[in-house]
Order: sequence, then C-alpha cells, then structure tokens
Amino acid sequence: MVQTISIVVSLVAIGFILWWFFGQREAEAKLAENVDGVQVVEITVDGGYQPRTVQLKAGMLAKLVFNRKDPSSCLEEVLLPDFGVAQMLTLGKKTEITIDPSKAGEYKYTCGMQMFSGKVVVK
Ligand SMILES: [Cu+2]
Repeated sequence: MVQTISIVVSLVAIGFILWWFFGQREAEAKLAENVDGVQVVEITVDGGYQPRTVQLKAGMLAKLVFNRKDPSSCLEEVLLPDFGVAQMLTLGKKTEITIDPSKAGEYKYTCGMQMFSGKVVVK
C-alpha cells in the first residue's frame, strides 16, 4: 500500500515537472506575424527581453523589432551571433533587425555583455 502511494506520488510529481517546463516554454514563445511577405515580431527590451522566445518560419525573411525602453547601458546593444548581427538600440525607439532564417534551429540572442538572453526558434 505504501509502495502504491509512493509510486502515484512520484508519477504526479514527474507529470507536474514536465508540465512546468514544457508548458511554460510553449506559452512563452511568440509567433511572428506575416506582414506583406515578411514575418515581423516585436520584442520589448525592459529589464530583459519580453518575450524571450520568438518563433519564426524557416525560409522567409524576418524582421525583429526591438523596442528599447530600458535606459541601462547593459541593454543598449543586441547580438545575434548566428546571423552576424551586432546592433545598437536607440532608447525609446524601435530598431528593426532583418534576418534571413533559412535553416531551422534555435538561435540565441543576447545583450552586448551577454547578461540577458533570448531565443529565436526557427521551424
Ligand atoms: Cu548586458
């Protein structure tokens, strides 16, 4: 009886952990919108990146619009090393970065000092 209870408790705990990690991650990814054949997604820069994860379609030009609201110098630059991008962001403005996500995969983007990071998921 004690064994049955501990097995049930373990299964519930495992289920909760899976739901927590995968459920959260799924909810966090923001899909890009198709605007005249270009996929566009806006990321707010304010104490980090919001949303942290954006999802793009492979093989279609993409515009990442960084809206910098955070005055700290830490977030003044954004790096997308996989796309050869190092871009300064103007405070209080939207900076557009165009990338060509031709290959599916997960690509990290970070602030200039790599303290904050986010992810571009290409499917
Ligand atoms: Cu930084």
